[in-house]
Amino acid sequence: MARRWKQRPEGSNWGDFGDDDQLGRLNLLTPQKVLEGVAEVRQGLSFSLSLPLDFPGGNVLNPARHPPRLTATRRPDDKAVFLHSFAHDHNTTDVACDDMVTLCLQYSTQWDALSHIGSHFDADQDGQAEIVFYNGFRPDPDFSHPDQAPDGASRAHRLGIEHMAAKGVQGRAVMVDLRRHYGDARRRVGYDDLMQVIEHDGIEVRRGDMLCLHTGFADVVLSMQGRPDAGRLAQACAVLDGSDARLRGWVDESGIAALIADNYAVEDRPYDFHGDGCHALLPLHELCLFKLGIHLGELWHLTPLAEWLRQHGRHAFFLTAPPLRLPGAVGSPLNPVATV
Ligand code: UVW
Repeated sequence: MARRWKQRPEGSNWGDFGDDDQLGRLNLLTPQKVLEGVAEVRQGLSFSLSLPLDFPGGNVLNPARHPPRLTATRRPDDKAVFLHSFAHDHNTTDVACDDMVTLCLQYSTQWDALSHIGSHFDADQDGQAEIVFYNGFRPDPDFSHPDQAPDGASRAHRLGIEHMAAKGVQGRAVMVDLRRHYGDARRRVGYDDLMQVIEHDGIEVRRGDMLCLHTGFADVVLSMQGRPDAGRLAQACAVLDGSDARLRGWVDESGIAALIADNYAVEDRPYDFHGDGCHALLPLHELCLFKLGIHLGELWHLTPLAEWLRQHGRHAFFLTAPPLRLPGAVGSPLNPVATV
């Protein structure tokens, strides 16, 4: 397949990993990086970095995303397969439960796929912006819109989360503990704030690392026991300041393979735009998902690991974080595992 674009967005890396690349910076998770991650395992302790997937609870963080709903599968005669005895055959002792779920894939602990956020950009240089995604993939033919499909199905035929799943997602990760320095009040963290923490704590961020930002937000969400207080959460914990060009420059230059936080969207949203004209509502989403192919992890539960690392004077760990291998999905819940 020839290149899909004539001009690429300023500051993007489209084409650098190949014209058909759908992995972005995950290409940096080489065997060497996996070994670097494994070298951080010293105690053999594992931490789940997932919230229970029915948290935050309700839908105050995003009115379009609802808690998961579990129910049982049904047999052709409509009987629920739940505490189900195979009564038609009295010689069997088995009792079966079999279930299904309606699940907003980005309700709780999640990865954003590269198909999650695109942009209006003139990639074919005809003077008119069109919708494009990372590496120049387009709605037609690369996406199916639910309103145009007879069965209402939506699908990203390119840049779906399954590519990330097939990659496996293992390597060295580093924790930057913003909560330790900035507490639980809302703070927009720009380049200076981030560098201060990284330098003060002596954190070495290497090319190909997965960067985790502990803000305490998911911990506050958990403390609300499934009844999140929207007002309090809007004022809670650190968020990255996507309007800070130096911060965006660092995200690129650092060479990180993935950017993860325990807050709602990694960055503040909406941010205060002070320039003129058309702009991205979510500048870090634009930079990471659209321009650089950096997957974003959101609402991870980082507090127990961050506290353990702090107590042991460590920052780096081995991270295993594959999403569901669900073809065509634009995001996925997951149960990331840190090993220290
Ligand atoms: C949006 O809210 C658009 O996405 P995210 O879950 O990545 O913050």
